[in-house]
Amino acid sequence: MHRSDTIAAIATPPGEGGIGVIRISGEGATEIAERVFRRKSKTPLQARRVYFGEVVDPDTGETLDRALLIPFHAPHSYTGEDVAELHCHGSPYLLRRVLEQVCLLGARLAQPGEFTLRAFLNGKLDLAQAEAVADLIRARSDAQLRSALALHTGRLSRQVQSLSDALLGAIATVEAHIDFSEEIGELNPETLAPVLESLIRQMDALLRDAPAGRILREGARIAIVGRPNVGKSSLLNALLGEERAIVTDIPGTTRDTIEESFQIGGVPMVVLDTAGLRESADVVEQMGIERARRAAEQADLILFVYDLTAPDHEADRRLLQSLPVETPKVLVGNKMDLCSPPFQPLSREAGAGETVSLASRTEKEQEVKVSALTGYGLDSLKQAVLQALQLLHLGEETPALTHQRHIYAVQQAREHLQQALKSVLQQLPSDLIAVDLRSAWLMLGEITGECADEALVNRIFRDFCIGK
Ligand SMILES: Nc1nc2c(ncn2[C@@H]2O[C@H](COP(=O)(O)OP(=O)(O)OP(=O)(O)O)[C@@H](O)[C@H]2O)c(=O)[nH]1
Ligand SMILES: [Mg+2]
Repeated sequence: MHRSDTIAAIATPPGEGGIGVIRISGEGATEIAERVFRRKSKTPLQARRVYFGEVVDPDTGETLDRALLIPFHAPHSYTGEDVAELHCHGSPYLLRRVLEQVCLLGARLAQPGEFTLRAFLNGKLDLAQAEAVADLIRARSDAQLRSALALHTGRLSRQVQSLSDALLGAIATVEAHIDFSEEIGELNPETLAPVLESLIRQMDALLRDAPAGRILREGARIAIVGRPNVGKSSLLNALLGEERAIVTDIPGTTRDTIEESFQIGGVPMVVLDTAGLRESADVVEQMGIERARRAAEQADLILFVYDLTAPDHEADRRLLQSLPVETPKVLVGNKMDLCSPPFQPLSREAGAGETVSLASRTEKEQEVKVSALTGYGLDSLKQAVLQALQLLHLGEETPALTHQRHIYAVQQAREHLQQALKSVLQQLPSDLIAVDLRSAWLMLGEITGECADEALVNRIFRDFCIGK
């Protein structure tokens, strides 16, 4: 990477728009911008002022657009370098022409994410904050916006930094005992162990809300699963508020998996309606059933639909047991409108010789009764979904850990700390303890990028869009 070269890109999205911005960054940014920009005054450009003028073809002097120029001087810019932004009208053709001129004058086309990469390399933001920029751009709900902003303002970075600092303190203590054991004696477990325990507790607090945090950021995949004709497609339609999937009274109506997006409580969700699960000789239906199984396996949450009016739920119970055990589930008793009590919930108290209620198998399993036809119980269903995804009892603040990468790093750091703590308590040699503490510290450093290698950094910025 040649960091001294000047990069340029269209920073606004492709297509026509009110304005289109060309961003130039690097040593030559302002000079290049001035050569394609004509303004009345000849006074030198001042940083962070807006200038009105014309964008011109420097060879012919032809006016291409009337535009604004905003110069920024290093280090007070997004990238930390000299930056010039040309705000033109949002014509894709015009923007390409101006960009072409800018490149002829010595800039090169920026790679995806290269502006933010430079900001990272110049210390304007850390790695987690850079990832937040991508989150911010992709946010599709208030919840996503809030957690992206929290990450961007450095909330997680500060927490990680304070853990790292405390860890460094512990490392220093241990290493002093390695180097000067004769002068200061053996390491005292009673002073070090509480420090490590406290660090582990802080990491546990971070990790507790991490599953919810990941779902807030990535959205949740919800598979609607059940036997044929129980009303899965009707439920999808009811949740979406539109007649998306075909509903008939013929069992085996849905063949292919249908995928739609919506939100519950500001959390983006993708719901999948699937083929009813049963033994089938029909080849197409079999393929549908195969897909339904896969959808259930990949889901963050399963809505298990059954028919409250069915006389016997033995087949439902067997089916439920065949679904992935670890995945949170909401048991949805449907067709409530047809029920005059007493209806038969799937989790009814087990009588003599009966299988024990499945609903009590894990506390993540909720049960609600609805009518996909009348809309009865849909609000309770939505609450149950949020509850099952552990999104209901979050505090005021959004979870700090939202990226799988960050979650993994904290988990790894925690494991190393746990190992170090064990060694301390067993009074094992100090250098052994130091190795684990260092590994924990390195893992934390990967989050902010303090200890990230080039491959990791490149992988993160590869997912950015051009101009960002
Ligand atoms: N009364 C009543 N009927 C319902 C309700 N939900 C679905 N139905 C009816 O039940 C039948 C089956 O509904 P679908 O939504 O197609 O069921 P499905 O589970 O998608 O069925 P497959 O795609 O065949 O697996 C249709 O006749 C629906 O009108 C409900 O809440 N109340
Ligand atoms: Mg269906």
